[in-house]
Amino acid sequence: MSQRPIAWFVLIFFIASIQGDLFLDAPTSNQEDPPEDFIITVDSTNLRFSPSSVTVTEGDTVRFFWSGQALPHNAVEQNEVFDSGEPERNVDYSFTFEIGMNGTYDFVCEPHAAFGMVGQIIVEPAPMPPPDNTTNETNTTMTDEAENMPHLPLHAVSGVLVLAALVRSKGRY
Ligand SMILES: [Cu+2]
Repeated sequence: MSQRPIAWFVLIFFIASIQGDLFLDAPTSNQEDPPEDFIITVDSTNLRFSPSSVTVTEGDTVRFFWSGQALPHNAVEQNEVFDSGEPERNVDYSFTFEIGMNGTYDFVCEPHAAFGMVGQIIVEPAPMPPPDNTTNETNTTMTDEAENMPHLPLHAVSGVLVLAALVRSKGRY
């Protein structure tokens, strides 16, 4: 009879830890479009970005990368959303468009903007998982859950031990 509450705590903790992992797994299994890197460099004319226009998705990173250029360049967004700094012959500057940053971003190379050294980044919203996919995702999550089973008992057991100790000590008084 006195063992019953402990059995209940074991059950509750086990379910709670499984659900906790379900919530943690959900965002990763929804990512059908993993973050990508897009490199923008300077073309052989030395006065153009290459490519001068890219379309990316929220979560992606644009990397401004050039080295050993004859002229120093930079990349400055017109509203200073990003800014690679002073014009340099060697630049390696990355900017990540976070979720919610969808839109169009125009940037220039400050010393050469008048020569047409300008560019544009179009950031598209991160794709939403289709609503009719819910059952499939649950299945995927359950499969992930099975793979994660070996490390589940570790935190479940530690919580249960603490509670079991509490219940036992309370039972004595
Ligand atoms: Cu330039």
